Amino acid sequence: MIVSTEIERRYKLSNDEFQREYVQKGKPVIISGVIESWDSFEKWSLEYFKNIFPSLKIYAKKFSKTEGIDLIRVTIEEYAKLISSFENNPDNNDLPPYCHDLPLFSLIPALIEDVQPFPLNYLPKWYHYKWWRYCQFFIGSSKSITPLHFDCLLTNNIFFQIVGRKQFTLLQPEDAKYCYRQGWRWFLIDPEKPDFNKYPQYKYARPIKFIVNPGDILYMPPGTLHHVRSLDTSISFNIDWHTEKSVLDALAASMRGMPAKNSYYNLLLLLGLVFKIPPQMIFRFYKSYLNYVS
Ligand SMILES: O=C(O)CCC(=O)C(=O)O
Ligand SMILES: [Fe+2]
Repeated sequence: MIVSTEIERRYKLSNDEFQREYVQKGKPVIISGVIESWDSFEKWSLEYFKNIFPSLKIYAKKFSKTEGIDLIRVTIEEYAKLISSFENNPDNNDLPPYCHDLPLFSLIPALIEDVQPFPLNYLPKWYHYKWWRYCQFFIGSSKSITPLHFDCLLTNNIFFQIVGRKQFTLLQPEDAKYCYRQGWRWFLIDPEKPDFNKYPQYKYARPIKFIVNPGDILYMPPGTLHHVRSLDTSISFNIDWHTEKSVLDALAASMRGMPAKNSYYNLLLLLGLVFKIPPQMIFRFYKSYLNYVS
């Protein structure tokens, strides 16, 4: 397969073309012009979330090369304070923890109003019922980093950038073999500063680098490796979703080292997408996944 080193950008991409040219071909794309009218662009900030629900308990992550992921529990008020004291003090080198994989629409349902009209047509019908329950938020300061990984259920990912900019580096699943995998979904390569002495195979990889701006939607196909750096204080959310094909492919990956827990959640999604069990029944069992993703 020829791999492009640039991401395609499409304005107001139709659903048919999205499915045909990107989902079916496993090609990433940035879509603009679809969500620009959302109220979230005017309204959302950490201050705003804090004013709605100051005592809300959230968790944030510290990613460390040596000690894995540390979870820190804070209220949204405490978190807003941490972020503003970091951003307002250029000498502060103490990067705050990163609020990562937070199901904020379920915690503050009033926020769902701010992302209307939601482009539901990009998703399979099965997800249309209470789609926000499958969304995860990423809220953090400038310089926050998500290290190189792929999404652990091998889902498709539609990522919405609301506040601030993010620098993404993507690698196609075929390039995973050059990136020094650690466990199921993390990789040792830092694509911003690759150590070719330690990781010589990385020279064969073909990273795609680009900036995602407020109002952009980024589509990442299943198994896409991604590394993300926030360039500003940032608020984003995603929705991870399967098609009938991707859930079958993901279940086949159970044989290639996917943890049993992940295969369990994929089995639930198979029951929904392929065997048409209604989301009302499946979600009860799927819910715990949203608190578990690392
Ligand atoms: O925005 C980030 O820092 C990470 C996003 C991500 O990993 C995802 O959407 O799966
Ligand atoms: Fe991810």
